[in-house]
Formats: sequence, structure tokens, C-alpha cells
Amino acid sequence: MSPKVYISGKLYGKNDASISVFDHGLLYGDGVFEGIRSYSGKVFRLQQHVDRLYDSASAIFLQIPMAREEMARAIVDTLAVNKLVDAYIRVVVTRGAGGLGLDPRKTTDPQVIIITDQISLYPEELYEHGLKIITAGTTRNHPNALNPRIKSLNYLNNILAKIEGTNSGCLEALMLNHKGEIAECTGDNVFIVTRGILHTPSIDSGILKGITRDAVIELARSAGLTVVERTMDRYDVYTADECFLTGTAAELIAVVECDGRMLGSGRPGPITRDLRQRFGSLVREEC
Ligand code: PXG
Repeated sequence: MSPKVYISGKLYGKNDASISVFDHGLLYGDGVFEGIRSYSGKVFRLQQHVDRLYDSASAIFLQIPMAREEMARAIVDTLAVNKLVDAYIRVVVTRGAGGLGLDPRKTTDPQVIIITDQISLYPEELYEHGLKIITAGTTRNHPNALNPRIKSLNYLNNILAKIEGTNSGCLEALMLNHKGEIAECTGDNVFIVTRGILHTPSIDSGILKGITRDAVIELARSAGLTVVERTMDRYDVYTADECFLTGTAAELIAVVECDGRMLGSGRPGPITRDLRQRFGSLVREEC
């Protein structure tokens, strides 16, 4: 059976799933999206993803043409139609087709797209041994330009940093904000462990409020760890005992080298490994 893609209320075969070349999502990156996971056929933290999608939309004056409950149902139904169990779900809302010109008033009909696919995580050996990352020269978007809390269809900022990473042989790259403080990686949030305390950049560092980040903060606190959300710089990362990234696609993965410096022991640390295990249990509990 060919995979089915949801577009604005209807299901299409993969090869027939298309939208207009005049859609402002394509012409200007004018739209928002979510990347979501399902485990054992159940969507992880669906409500939080739907809420973030609607918040992103509202921040760009985009009215999603369906209610939140309807969106949640469309996501669950599309997953079920495709008979996927452990899956990756991409929800995209575009501004819709319009004239050539920035003005969103020239667009009609925002499009809602739901694509489901097999999940591809990092290779297993990277979870065992940890990632190497570099700091990108590309600064994360200034919150007053395009707030990183908005998961918009314009990911060029992150893509440019990602290219810097891959050009240096790294699968992720650390991005600094306009003040030179640690923000996040191109598709993941960042945490460090220093003397037994977990630290992560605060939301006002100019980052996406990751749903995995929130889950890991909750897990760590309920395990008795102190979690500090604060301003961080590269010194904090270089001198950390442990470092890891969180994200829907990556889940929780250790970082063992940054900018050529070995972090901690150079191996995934005990708190990272423990939290990764707890995240696995949480997913099994909720899904
Ligand atoms: N920061 C950025 C910039 C992201 O794009 C995260 C942090 C982690 O957030 P969550 O809510 O996922 O814990 C993201 C998430 C993809 C893909 O296809 C990217 C993300 C999520 C899912 C898929 O590249 N980014």
C-alpha cells in the first residue's frame, strides 16, 4: 500500500500528494510545522505538539483552519491509516497559495499537511559512544527577528549551521545566540552536567522550547537532580562533566567532543545514560 498523506481534510497517495507552487510556504517559508513521534502506535505528547503548532501559527498571524481537537484527531487518524507503530510525523501548515508578493492578504486557504514515515534515529553506535559537535559560526536567529520559539518553515538559519557541522564531519552543530551565549543545536536542545547539577540554556537564550527538553527536565527533577535553566557560554560546555542533546528525532544522545575538546571522560556519562534510560521508561509508560 502506498503511504497516505493528509492534505487539508483528504488523504492522497504519496505520488499524488502535492500543493500549489504559489503556496507562500514554498515561496517565502511562510508557515509553521511540528516534528512528532509515535511509539507503539501512540503519539508522544500529542497535546503539547498541537499546542506548540498553534502558538507558532498565532505568533505569525496564521490562523489554522481547524480546531486543535480536529488537528489532534487528523494526526492520530493519518498514523492509523498508514498502519505505522513507531513513526515520525511531520505536520506542516502553510499560508496557502497567493500572488507573487509577500503580502499574506494575497493568500487564500492555508494548507494543513500531515506526513507519516518510518523513524530514523542516529545510528545505534552513536548512542553508545556519543556525538562529536562543533560550534557553528552562524548565529541563531535573533529573537526580535524571527523568534526561535516559532517552529517556522524557514529553517535556513539552522540549515546553514548544519552544513557547517557536516562540512566538519559532525552530525550536529552548536549554535550561539546574538550575545555569543549557548542557544541550542540545529535540531536539538543542549544540556550539560557539572558537579552533579544539570544545566540547560533558558528559553530567553533564544531557543525552541523543546518538548523532549521539557520531558527531560521533569524526569531529572523527579529523579532528585537539580536542574538549572540559565545563560551558558562555551566555557560551560568545554568544562562540563557530561553533555547531551534532546529532541524528538534524537531522543537523548550524549555529546563527547565539542570543537576538538574532549568533554568529561570522552564517553557518555552516568547521568546521561541514566536519563536516557528514564526517557525510554517514560515513553513506554505514556505510549
Ligand atoms: N531545537 C530546534 C531548533 C529544533 O528544531 C528541537 C530543538 C527539539 O525540540 P523537540 O520538541 O523535538 O524536543 C528541535 C526539534 C527534523 C526534526 O526532521 C527536527 C526537530 C524535531 C523533529 C524532526 O529535522 N527539531
